[in-house]
Amino acid sequence: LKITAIAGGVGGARMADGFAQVLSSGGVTVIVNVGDDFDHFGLRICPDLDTVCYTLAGLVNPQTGWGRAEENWEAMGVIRKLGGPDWFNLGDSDLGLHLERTRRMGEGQRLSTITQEVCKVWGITAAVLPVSDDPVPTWLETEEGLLPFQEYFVRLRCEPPVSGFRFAGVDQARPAPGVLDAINSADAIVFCPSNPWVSIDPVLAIPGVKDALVIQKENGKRLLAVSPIIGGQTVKGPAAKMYRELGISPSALVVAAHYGDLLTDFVFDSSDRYLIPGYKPGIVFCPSATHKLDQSGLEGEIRFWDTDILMKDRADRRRLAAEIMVWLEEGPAGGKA
Ligand code: FO1
Repeated sequence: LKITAIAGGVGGARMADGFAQVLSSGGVTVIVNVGDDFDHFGLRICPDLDTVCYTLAGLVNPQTGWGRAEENWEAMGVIRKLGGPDWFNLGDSDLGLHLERTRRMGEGQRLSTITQEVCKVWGITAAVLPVSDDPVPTWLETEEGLLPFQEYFVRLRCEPPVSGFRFAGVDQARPAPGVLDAINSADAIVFCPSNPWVSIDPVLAIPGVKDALVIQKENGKRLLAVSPIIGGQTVKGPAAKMYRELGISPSALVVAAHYGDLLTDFVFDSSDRYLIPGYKPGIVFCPSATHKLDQSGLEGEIRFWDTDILMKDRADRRRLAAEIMVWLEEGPAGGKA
């Protein structure tokens, strides 16, 4: 099977690495959020794209999940000493990528082309596609006003309570070359365990992307999401906190309801089985009947699967991806809740 994964940063990158381990070269395409991208020191920084590429290349810092392993911080030390903005940590090797990417973009090259070339040099066999070559920065509506994503996420450590999200310029944005093809030609689509609000929604908001996914579902393809929430908490990042601030009690089920009838399948952690009365693997359940939906207003019946979804190491990623492949290959099974 050919899988197209939709991913944000750390969780998405780890899931994508699982599929890259399990599937042959050419079997995995990763469509990546660009809402976190921003300009800093005059450089174009693309955190989710870089996290996916560093992870797939085996270069990522295993502690943070972003940035490079065995990194040096000389440049950051100089900036700090000079009293410059030091809230966003850019390692020396990481800066090399930002410098070269910014240079190429200054020459008019597309982000998607540059990413393809970087992946080739690093020996990445999966296709990595920014969802758009157009800038679509995410802004957060918060109690402290409208904040650009990285200011909220890194400088303010996700502390200001959020009330909404904006994807600036999204109406004019176009999917990057290859994105719609990757959706149309995939045998199945996987929504990685990324933040639904600020990692996956900005991808779905690019004109044409959601429509292409709906058509694939109507054509009988499987669209499967993996929960980023276990036991009411996010594995990493502010998704659970955001749900609470928006008046929604976080659980795997609200994530399933969030995507609503875009999905055919949902994978959640075995420790959350109690959330579905009479649960057995492959059961069909309608989360929107019991859980508040997001603004999409979608409804839907989704087939639920459970396993240990926490990816602590590379072997976990491989195992989770392999289990998902079995569910996708086996076809529908199980009963109705
Ligand atoms: N996250 C942090 O929490 N602190 C940082 O200083 C930081 C720097 C950074 C530099 C390059 C990069 O590619 C990612 C970086 N991240 C940092 C992660 C990034 O802010 C988030 O992981 C994503 O934007 C959310 O998916």
